[in-house]
Amino acid sequence: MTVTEPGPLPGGPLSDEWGTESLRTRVAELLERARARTRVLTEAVDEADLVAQHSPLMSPLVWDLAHVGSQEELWLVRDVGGREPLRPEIDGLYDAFQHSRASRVELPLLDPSEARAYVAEVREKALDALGASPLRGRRLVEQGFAFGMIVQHEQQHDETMLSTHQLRAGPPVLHAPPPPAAAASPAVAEVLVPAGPFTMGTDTEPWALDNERPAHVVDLPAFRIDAAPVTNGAYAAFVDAGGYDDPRWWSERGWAHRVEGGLVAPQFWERDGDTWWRRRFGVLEPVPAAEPVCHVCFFEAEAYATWAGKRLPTEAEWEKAARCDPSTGRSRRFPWGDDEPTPALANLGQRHLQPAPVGAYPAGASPLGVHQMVGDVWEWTTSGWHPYPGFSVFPYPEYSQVFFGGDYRVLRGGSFGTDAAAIRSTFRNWDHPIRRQIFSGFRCARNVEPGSGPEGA
Ligand code: AVJ
Ligand code: FE
Repeated sequence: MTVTEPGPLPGGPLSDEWGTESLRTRVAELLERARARTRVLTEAVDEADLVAQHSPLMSPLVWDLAHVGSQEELWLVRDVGGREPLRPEIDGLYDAFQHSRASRVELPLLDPSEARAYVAEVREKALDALGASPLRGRRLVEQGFAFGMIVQHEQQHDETMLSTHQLRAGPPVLHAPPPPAAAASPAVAEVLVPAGPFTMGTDTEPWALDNERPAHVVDLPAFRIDAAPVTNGAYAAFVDAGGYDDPRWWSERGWAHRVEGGLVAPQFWERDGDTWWRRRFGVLEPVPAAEPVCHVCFFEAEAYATWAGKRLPTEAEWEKAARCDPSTGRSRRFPWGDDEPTPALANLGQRHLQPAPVGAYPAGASPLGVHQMVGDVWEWTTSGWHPYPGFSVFPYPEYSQVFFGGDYRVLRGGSFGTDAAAIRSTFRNWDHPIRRQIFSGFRCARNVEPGSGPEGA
């Protein structure tokens, strides 16, 4: 099957430029692109594998499949479409708040063929709702929002299912071409982001989720940020220097977790003599030195940064480095500008099943020369999960609000497993600081010492 490449999405307040019919066509393409990916992930394994629990951190794949359909039914078929429930008796099974991931395998779930029939029936009715909706007049459907929210929801679960694949044992079942080689590495290791205000968040991105709103001005002192994510090679130097054995580099909580969890290296790494190997979707291979490190938790990222004499960026610093155009002071939708991602700009969409080496996407760099902020690996920041000033829930509290103030750290930028329609420079992700089955890496930042030279003035 063909998974179409990202094309233009409605960006900014473009409702006048996008006729209703072209918006419908675009929504239908994106719904199909998400579904094609869902099919790849759920047809690559047999039925026993689909219903199995591969890790206590993950749902059985068949739960994600029917949950995707259940959310689509709730929002697009029942709410937007005004239709009666297809199978009201299964709602509770697919409510993420009623059952932990570890317990879902015990539920009387739809079996794989029932789940496939269910999501297909929901999709048919969702497309009816798309045809019938004016896509305006009501905030939920304005500029196709509810459809965009459901596209992104399925794509988020596609990334979750990709993590499940990474955790399952056995020979490889997913295949993809390697990412592009490094074309032009960043000119410098670190970039200076000058002091001053920038606009964080958005009021205009039509499919931005509630936590990305509203746009607000944040004034930051000057700071330096790495021009690229920390690589496996750099991280291996920390491991090989005994970084995991020295509590000086770790926060108190981080050290406790490192000891209790028995962490010795990133997840999926193993050492053989002098060589680090990793298991990636069933393939055992030497760890590629030039790729961004992946599968580290927040505490490992923090320890590396301390060892390197740096720190992790805050969420605001990350966003400013990613989108601020210093020549105009304007905030961009993406590091490279306002245009949608293409395969030349960022490693997204499970097109490759690994991060690309540093320097693979010079065209995707920000105006300040910061590379690979979108795609490759999610990047840990030091920020906790909090609402922006003026936040309001839309359309439901269980997406963002119920998690505010919890034990989470914000991650930014998306990974190779994230679809282009589910990432932008304002997009905010969050997870527990101990999690590393996600496609998580990081880059470092540091303060500019006062009087350290003209650029720091
Ligand atoms: C935004 C990735 C934290 O997977 O828990 C999926 C996304 N919310 N279904 C998650 C989500 C509801 C969410 N994250
Ligand atoms: Fe969900």
